[in-house]
Amino acid sequence: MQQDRIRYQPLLKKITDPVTAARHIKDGTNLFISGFTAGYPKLIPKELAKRAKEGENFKINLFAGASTGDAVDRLLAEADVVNWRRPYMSDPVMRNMINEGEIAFKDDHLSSLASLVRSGDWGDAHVAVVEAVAITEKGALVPTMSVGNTPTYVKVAEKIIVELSNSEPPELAGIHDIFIPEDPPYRMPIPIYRAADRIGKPFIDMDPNRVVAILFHDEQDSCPVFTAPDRISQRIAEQILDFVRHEIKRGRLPNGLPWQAGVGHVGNAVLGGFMEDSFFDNLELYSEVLQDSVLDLIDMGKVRAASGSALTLSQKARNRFFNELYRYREKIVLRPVEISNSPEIISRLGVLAINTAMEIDIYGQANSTHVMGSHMMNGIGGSGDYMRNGAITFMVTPSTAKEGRISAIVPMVPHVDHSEHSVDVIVTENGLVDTRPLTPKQTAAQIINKCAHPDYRDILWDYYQRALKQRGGHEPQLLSEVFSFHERFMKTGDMRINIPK
Ligand code: 0RQ
Repeated sequence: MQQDRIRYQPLLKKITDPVTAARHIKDGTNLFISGFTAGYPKLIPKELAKRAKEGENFKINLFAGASTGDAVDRLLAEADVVNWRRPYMSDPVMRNMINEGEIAFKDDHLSSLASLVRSGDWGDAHVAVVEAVAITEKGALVPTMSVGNTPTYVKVAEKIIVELSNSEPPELAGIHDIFIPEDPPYRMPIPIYRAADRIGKPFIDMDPNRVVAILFHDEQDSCPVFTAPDRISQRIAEQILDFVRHEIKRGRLPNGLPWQAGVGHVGNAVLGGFMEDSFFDNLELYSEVLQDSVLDLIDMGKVRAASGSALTLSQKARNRFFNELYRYREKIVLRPVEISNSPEIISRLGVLAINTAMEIDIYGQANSTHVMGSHMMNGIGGSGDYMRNGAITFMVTPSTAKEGRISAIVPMVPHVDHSEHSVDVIVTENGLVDTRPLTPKQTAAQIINKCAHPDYRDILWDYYQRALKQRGGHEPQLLSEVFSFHERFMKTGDMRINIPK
């Protein structure tokens, strides 16, 4: 029943079809959409792609919370209607267009974008298209499986299009905690003291007068398929858990600090590791994207609270989640990304942060975004928010990429996302180095000996010894050679092969 989903009666007359609704979006529109791996609009992107296919010539500037997958980023990139995209994306087609210069891309820390948008950084916020499960009696929005930047986009947009999802129940209401901080200089401390704290409202305030269209759909988010963690991720996860257990037992770390585990293989392996480990109990997660493993941990009674900005579930976990929503809703809270990733809160709660890099250098700087220093992969996402502010920050990577032809440990990263000052502990499947008590030279020696792949240890060690002797200083580097590993890969396809003279 439409009235069950639209409880603010005057808005019933705004129900329309995608063709009519999408007419509000024209050439040059700044379009702000809900979506943060989940919870993105389903109908309007399709309609825009259709219009482009039928020959209409237009480009939009597209803002989301983070990545939106095939249904938005892929579709709109293929339709060639995106002029600008901000922030994080992970779609291969869009990635290629960004690297070819066909789509402009600005890589923001995810925590910063909402306040930049409120400050008018981008100019006018023309249209917001947001997915919701319901509109309340007073015209407020109850979002779906993510919050992202939706509260700010709804606040600033001149026109709002709501896509009401029939595939998620209105009983999702209560899982969200919506709080928009004041902008500087009026911002007060954000009063979250434990991961579970709720400080806002269970809905997004919305001015119903700016709603120009409401659509209904039966589609659901594309569900990720999770595979069992591979040996490398498991090895990395085991070392992190051993390290933290050891720090707690020696009284150097309080028990009970909340965890953030990035999306992907290692994050999942760490959460999987908790299931088999009786030492870690009563867990708190203060993270960004929550996945299947969080439901498993809740079922095992191991989680006190899980806070994030999105819930991205496989099909199986989704069914389980909706069947017992009342139970999961007590443990899970979904927040705006400026709160889930707030530097102030991450630092105050003392989050143990785990993020993945593509490569790490011998002094501990990490590159998470630019392949061979030039080509955008996905974006910095929330990794910078957590790495700069966590109580202990773990930067992890398999020791090689591309079947061993690339070493993930290099003399100097060709692009720095996380400097040595933000990266505490470096972990590969071969070993772990806690850089906190080490000088840069000690760090270099340990990273080469413990973390690098055995195939690369000798050439890294040879480089480092020559840098030490020929150049010296606090962090010795041979400037004519710092990127020799990358040069070798680009010229021969393998970092182990010498460039023919
Ligand atoms: O490319 O798919 O073409 O083979 O990079 O690498 O090993 O599949 O790992 O999917 O975990 O991605 C850093 C990109 C790792 C991701 C990154 C190639 C490799 C492969 C992917 P192919 P893997 P992952 C916020 C969390 C930044 C944002 C962030 C990321 C592809 O984790 O985007 O942290 N991080 N968000 O072959 C060239 C190298 C390479 C390389 C890997 N050194 N050189 N290519 N690849 N290393 C916090 C949350 O709470 C969510």
